[in-house]
Formats: sequence, C-alpha cells, structure tokens
Amino acid sequence: MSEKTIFKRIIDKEIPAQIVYEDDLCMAFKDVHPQAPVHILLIPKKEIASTDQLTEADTPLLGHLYGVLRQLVKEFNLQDGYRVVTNCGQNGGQTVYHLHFHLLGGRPLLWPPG
Ligand code: DGP
Repeated sequence: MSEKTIFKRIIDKEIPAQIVYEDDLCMAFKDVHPQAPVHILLIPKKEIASTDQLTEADTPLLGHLYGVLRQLVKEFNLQDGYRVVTNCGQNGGQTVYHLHFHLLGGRPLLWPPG
C-alpha cells in the first residue's frame, strides 16, 4: 500500500494542524508556510491526488467545497478580495498529492503569479 500523504495524516489526526473547519466531507486548516495574512488549505477527505484525478462523480463534492470556501471568506473577513488556487502537477508547483484549495487573502495579491 502506498504511503499516506501528509494531508491524509492530518485528516486521520495523526499529526496536528490548526483546523478551522471540518465536516464529513472536508477539512480546512492553516497552511504551515503562509503566503498571505490568511492562508487556509481546504481539502476533501476523499483521497483524490490532484485535479487530474477528478471524475464527474466528484461534481457534488466540488460544489460542497466551494460552499465551504464562501463560508471561510465570510469568517475570515475576505470580502475585499481573495484568491483560490489549486496547483496541479510538477509545473503547477504541486507538492502534496492530495487535492487542495489554497484560500489566500488579507493583502493585495499580484498577478501573474511567478
Ligand atoms: P502545494 O504546493 O499546492 O502542493 O501546497 C502544499 C501546501 O501544503 C504548502 O503551501 C505547504 C502546506 N503544507 C505542507 N505540509 C504541511 C503540514 O504538515 N501542515 C500544514 N498545515 N500545511 C502543510
């Protein structure tokens, strides 16, 4: 069996994280290397390695995740603007192969990204 990702270990509560939201389908916690005053990672509990592994069956899950993102936007007062990022694959800068959304805000964010 392949090794658990660090995010699966957080889901299983084997390692600590600053969890800001959790339900049956997903979990949100603070990024350990924050790139903005607010930097939260939202992950499904289902083990999906990346956007490349998503199927049509995951459509309701993605809708749920975006609903939770909007809740987090309110909770963390990001009404002035924010960014939702999913890195995919080597060129996309993905380092953890468990699907996740970065929610970044609390400062003006530059574009294009590096
Ligand atoms: P990505 O490069 O898109 O795969 O982002 C992975 C993010 O996960 C990166 O911003 C740092 C964060 N991260 C890695 N390990 C841990 C951890 O153990 N705890 C927390 N809270 N975040 C982590």
